[in-house]
Amino acid sequence: MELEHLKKVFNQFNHSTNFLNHKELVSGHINDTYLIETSGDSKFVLQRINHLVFKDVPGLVTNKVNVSKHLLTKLKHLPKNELKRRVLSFVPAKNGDYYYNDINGNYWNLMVFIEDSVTFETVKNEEVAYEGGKLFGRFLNLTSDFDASKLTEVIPKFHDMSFRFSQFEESLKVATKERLTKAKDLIEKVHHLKEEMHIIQRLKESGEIQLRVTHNDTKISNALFDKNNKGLCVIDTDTVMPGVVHYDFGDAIRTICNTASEDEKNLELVNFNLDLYKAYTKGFLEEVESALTPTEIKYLPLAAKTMIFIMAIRFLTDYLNGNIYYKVAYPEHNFDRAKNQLKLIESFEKQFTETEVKINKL
Ligand code: GN1
Ligand code: MG
Repeated sequence: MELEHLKKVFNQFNHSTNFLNHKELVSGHINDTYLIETSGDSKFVLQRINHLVFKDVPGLVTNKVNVSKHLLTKLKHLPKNELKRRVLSFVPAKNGDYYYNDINGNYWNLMVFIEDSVTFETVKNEEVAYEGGKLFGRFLNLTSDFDASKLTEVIPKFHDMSFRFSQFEESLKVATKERLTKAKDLIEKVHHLKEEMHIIQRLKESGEIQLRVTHNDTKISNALFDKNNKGLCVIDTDTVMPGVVHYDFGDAIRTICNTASEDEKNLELVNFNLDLYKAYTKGFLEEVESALTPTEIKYLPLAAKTMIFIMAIRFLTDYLNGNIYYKVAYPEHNFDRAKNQLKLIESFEKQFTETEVKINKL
């Protein structure tokens, strides 16, 4: 991104500092994110929201600003300094909106950077898993009295398994022969798991599992920790929407319990760590169990498998489509990600038998 343009965009927001320099933060697959250093005390995070993926950027921004306001009210007993580190704080543009639409049609939003915080791409110890569980559990608990119907569905059917399967079936029709051949084993695995992977979807459709406010992208790198590994703040609230608790539980488990990153090509390094699962679940339930029904709790282990699977099918679909959705560093990147997630499911299956998954036995 051109420096002058970035500076111009930054200056469209309502802050009283000067742009000094910027650094691209490269962890996401969809948006472009920059850390902005300024002449003042605060650093900022400037983000270009990908409007090809997020079709209703104003709706998205309203969602996340309102969720932050809600969290601020719920946590108002905390000292001000502390509060600033626990809740994302969005900066309005000079025109009063919380986003700025530039001359190229790109949408931007600005947040205050939370100092002295760390993120993890993979988790190596139970303490971080436990604290991550507490953080995401607390997020769900604090938003459990937020009316989910007031949120815009920023990506319709985002974690809808039937929808992801229909996209997958479509991709099989347009994929090149070469890609179909390369992905043959993965395609078979996906078909094999189809029925089981619709269980949570069906419970949602029948109303047995309720809709609530969910984050929908609870990979562990979306959790900020302090220097002592205590959870600080849930970030990347772009996909906050009505959903089921299983999405958030499962996506966190997908990333915490994988002994390698989702991009790791060496599958020997990709295993499901059951101790981290237990630690995460403990922290998560300590914070949110009181807000959950027995049915919601019963299906948490299956949620883990389901969310690993939904990412596998999405990566595989994108590979078959010729990489049109996720950012990729090389042509086989999505294939490798899909393979990685399916290996993680295999490792998960070795540790949880089918019955254990269904009766939530740890
Ligand atoms: C995408 O861009 P990022 O990293 O926040 C994706 C998530 C996936 C994730 C996989 C809007 O999130 O659903 O879990 O990649 N977000 C969208 O790493 O599709
Ligand atoms: Mg995200």
